[in-house]
Amino acid sequence: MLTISRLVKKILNKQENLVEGLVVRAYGGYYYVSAGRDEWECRLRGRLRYTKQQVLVGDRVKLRPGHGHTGIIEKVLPRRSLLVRPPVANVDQAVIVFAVKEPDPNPGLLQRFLILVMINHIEPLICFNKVDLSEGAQVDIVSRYRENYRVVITSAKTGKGLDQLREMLRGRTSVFAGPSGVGKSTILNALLPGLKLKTGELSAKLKGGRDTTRHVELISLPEGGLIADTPGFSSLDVPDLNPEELAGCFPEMHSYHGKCRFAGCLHYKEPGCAVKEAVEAGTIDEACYRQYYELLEELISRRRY
Ligand SMILES: Nc1nc2c(ncn2[C@@H]2O[C@H](COP(=O)(O)OP(=O)(O)OP(=O)(O)O)[C@@H](O)[C@H]2O)c(=O)[nH]1
Ligand SMILES: [Mg+2]
Ligand SMILES: [Zn+2]
Repeated sequence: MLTISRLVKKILNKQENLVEGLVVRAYGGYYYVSAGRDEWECRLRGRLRYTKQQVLVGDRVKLRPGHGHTGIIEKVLPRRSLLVRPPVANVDQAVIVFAVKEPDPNPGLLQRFLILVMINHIEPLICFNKVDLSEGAQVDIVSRYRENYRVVITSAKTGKGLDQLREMLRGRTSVFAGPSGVGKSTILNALLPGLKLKTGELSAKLKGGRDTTRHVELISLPEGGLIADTPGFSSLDVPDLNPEELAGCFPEMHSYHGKCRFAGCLHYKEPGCAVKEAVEAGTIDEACYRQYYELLEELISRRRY
């Protein structure tokens, strides 16, 4: 049955001359769709413009060719994942880039982003960049995440860690995300000689200059896979989840699951909490627990309204 309906679809597509492709950039109401060696400049079919689920970079679409290499997007194919901030469809992994210095890392923002990524079933990879700026110094923040996440340490300037990063990107669709000025575009330029993404001077940014990267863009890797450069962001709402789900987003706490006195313990103010005992004993990092606690309070107060 399935194969017959597929066959019918294929025949219909052919009759309609629709082209299947990948949205690699979008701005000003135009969508740039890559199909084979061609790139099509497309508009959306009217009814798609009014649907809630917009067409995003990373979407696979069907377009109707017009003059030259222009077209109309008729249909968006089902997504396998969706990252809302930055908005990219069909992502396998999010490379969360922070600088060890200039600008200093913001652990609260990193934590929120980790949660956002994990609840969307996208695999996180933390990239600490600009290690050339802290040569020799022990970087606390790095060791804190190393135990529980995949971490790569890079310098786009000296090339350190770039081979390892390249290996981790092979064959997958990855999004580079993180605050402005941490070096996302510089890393991509270093990974792909010939690519010339605009990068910015940090001093201008700290003085309130504009983000250098203004749009999401998907780029093909020669060794297979896609990477998206995205504009930096400096804040992120607490992701939308129930207080009960929050502990599941902290791998540091996983081994204490079910060990508290009360079933459904939020590790908040309950007595006999195994997580709080572990924090006191120093087996769970205190900074990590503090972040959990603050996020939990936000989620609880949000539920009250
Ligand atoms: N010392 C040092 N500087 C770096 C490194 N990587 C990037 N930079 C510098 O940091 C500044 C910002 O880099 P960008 O690549 O534009 O940062 P971005 O994350 O793409 O920023 P947005 O596009 O605004 O989000 C530039 O001046 C880069 O030269 C690094 O590894 N070490
Ligand atoms: Mg950039
Ligand atoms: Zn507990």
